Amino acid sequence: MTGSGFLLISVQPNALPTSIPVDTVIYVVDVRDDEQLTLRLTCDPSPCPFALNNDGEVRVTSDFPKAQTDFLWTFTADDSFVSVTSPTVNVAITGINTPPTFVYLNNSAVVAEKSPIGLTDIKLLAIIDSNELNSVTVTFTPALCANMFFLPDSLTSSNVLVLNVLSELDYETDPTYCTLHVTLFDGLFTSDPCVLTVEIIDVDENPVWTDSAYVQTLTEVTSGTTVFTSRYGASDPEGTNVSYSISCGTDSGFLSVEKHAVVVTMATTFDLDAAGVEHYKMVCNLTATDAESNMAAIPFTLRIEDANDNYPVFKKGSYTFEIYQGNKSIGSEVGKVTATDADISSPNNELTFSVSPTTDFYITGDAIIHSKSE
Ligand SMILES: [Ca+2]
Ligand SMILES: [Ca+2]
Ligand SMILES: [Ca+2]
Ligand SMILES: [Ca+2]
Repeated sequence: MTGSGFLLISVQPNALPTSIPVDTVIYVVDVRDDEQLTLRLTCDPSPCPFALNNDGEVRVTSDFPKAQTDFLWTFTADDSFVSVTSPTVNVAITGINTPPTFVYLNNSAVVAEKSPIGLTDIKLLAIIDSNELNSVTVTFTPALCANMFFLPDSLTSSNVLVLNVLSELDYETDPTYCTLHVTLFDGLFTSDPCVLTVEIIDVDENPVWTDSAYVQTLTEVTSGTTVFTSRYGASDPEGTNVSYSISCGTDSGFLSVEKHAVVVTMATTFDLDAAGVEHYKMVCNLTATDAESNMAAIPFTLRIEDANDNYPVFKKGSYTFEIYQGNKSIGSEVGKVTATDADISSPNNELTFSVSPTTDFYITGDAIIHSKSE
């Protein structure tokens, strides 16, 4: 360097390297000499991911480091007579935005149907990235799985993605395998996709009744009479055969149900008249049992009312009254009959009387026979 022989270094404001396009000038070295100079930059360590031109400009190259690196720069200026070397420049590259990466904590999960809705304890992925993370994108296959599971679309401080159950899982109707393709976008880079599988496993469930309760009202019927039928009944989610039983507490034995159909029959006559009650309510449970002995029961209530199931009965098989000629005026009392009806309630036990032939006598409601002639 004829004349002056000094090197002047000016530093540009620093910035995140990856936010700087390739060829951006990040540094300028100012070397003054009257002669034509040749400038050279050496990096330690090498290779040098920077390019220096003869105007003293240091530019970013496409080989820019992807991780934090420290370089020592040394500039050399040569005017073909003499060369001079600059002091060492410490270059620290920090704050590099690297693509986010996943670490599989689990790449597959097993969830039982009917699992509680909400957060599970299944940790699927940990995310490694030095920068602030923006969004998680999850694609579900088949698409129906998006109604079943959920991964947070933003990250907690732990950077761990935990599987959530979004709805009540039904092994019999929902997809039984779900594939989740997960990517992460940090505002600059998108991560490589990772693939997770979630398997739904079957739980043997109780039969399910179509109706929640049955109520039936009828009058006294004889043993063997069907008192209630339903074509719906119960079914087993696993599709096994359902069998029925009925229990009515202390009234058990009055009713029976067919093994494979909701057909309830009076097994023993319940006689209100004999029991001395005008109506009676049986509160029962109808139970459906599947092939694995899982059960479900609903209430079955039978209200029995009085039927007119008793004929009136005269106290005597025949009545004889004697009338002496001239003793009786028209309408006078000839005699009284007595009858009963065993039904417990009105009008089933109400009696009306008639007499025949009607030419000579008539009978009033109080069971008294009257003469029509003297
Ligand atoms: Ca099931
Ligand atoms: Ca079952
Ligand atoms: Ca009667
Ligand atoms: Ca009766």
